[in-house]
Amino acid sequence: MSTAASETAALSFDELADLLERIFVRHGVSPENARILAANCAGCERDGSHSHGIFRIPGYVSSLASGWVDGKAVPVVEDTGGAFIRVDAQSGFTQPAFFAARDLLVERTRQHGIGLLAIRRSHHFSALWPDVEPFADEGLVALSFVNSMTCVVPFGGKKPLYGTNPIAFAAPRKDEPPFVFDLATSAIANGDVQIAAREGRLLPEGMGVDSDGKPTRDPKVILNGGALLAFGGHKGSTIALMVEILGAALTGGYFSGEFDWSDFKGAQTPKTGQLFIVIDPERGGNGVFRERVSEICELTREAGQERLPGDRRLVIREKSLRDGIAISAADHQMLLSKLA
Ligand code: NDP
Ligand code: PYC
Repeated sequence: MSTAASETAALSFDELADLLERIFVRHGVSPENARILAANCAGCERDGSHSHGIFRIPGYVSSLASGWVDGKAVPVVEDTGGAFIRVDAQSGFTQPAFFAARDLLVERTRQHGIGLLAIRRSHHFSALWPDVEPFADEGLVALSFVNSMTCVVPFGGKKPLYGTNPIAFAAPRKDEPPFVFDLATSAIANGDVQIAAREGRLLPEGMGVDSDGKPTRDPKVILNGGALLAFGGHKGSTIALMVEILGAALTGGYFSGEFDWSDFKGAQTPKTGQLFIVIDPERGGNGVFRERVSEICELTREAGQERLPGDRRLVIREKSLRDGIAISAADHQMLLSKLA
């Protein structure tokens, strides 16, 4: 670790992951689950996914302390024998449930051309891109859907119902990192609303409403009785609904508005479900899938879109790997305080 004059710490990935692993274990997560969660969280911080990196540690810790999520859960994999695999996360975090079935999912995808993994009774509190990107590194196409906690009003509605319900997608490209996007179906992720509230910033127009359904740019009003809107009007709202269907109805998980955490003071991790669809593009038979993905990305740039999804993250990743992951003195202190 090196410390600059600004007192921002620069931690290597391993240093940060090790610190996070110790925090998770300190708060009741089993060593094997802690290793998975720590690598995930450190990866988010390394790539500049700040709303789902170390910013989430207090929420992980308070959720664990409340008894709402089981850090020691041992996921149960249900092999249907075909392309469809199920996992009961046993009210633990999603990522250990995912890793319990990941190798089988890849095996079945290679066997059948497509693999589905349905995870239920799971708590996903992170970004989704870490879940899908490695599939594309192995030459596969991956899609994932997860529903979260009620804070999004359906189009034209008054009452929040959907979660911020992200979708992530990854596809391999020729001689370059995979094309990856990862986006909330709300106009803005709840985590970014919390960060704006903490920093005293107003949000752009069109992201949220107050408790009377009136438009507001104030993140505190949105978080305290208000709600978010879906991105893109009725279209985004419909996609958010689809994520409820795929993330919950299909997996056997809870809808975003269905679970009751009111008896668990401090609980922040949504207990829902997650679906993965993984495809082997070799089955497309044209033999040039990677080239075609690169081609359409290049055509998109030539058409004038300078930044593609994933570009920002990869630049930050490169810098973090070169210079260390920048952690402010306040955040570093916050992390160390969680070891006490
Ligand atoms: P953003 O809107 O910041 O980014 C969404 C996607 O669009 C990213 O792939 C991003 O690439 C890309 N992107 C952003 N701006 C541009 C631009 N100007 N031009 C081209 N591409 C762009 O993310 P969200 O606020 O929608 O989501 C933030 C995170 O919150 C996600 O990681 C998501 O998984 C997470 N989340 C998790 C939930 C959960 O239940 N676990 C619930 C909701 C959200 P890049 O990454 O390179 O910036
Ligand atoms: O940022 O919307 C969000 C979110 C919900 C659950 C985890 N992150």
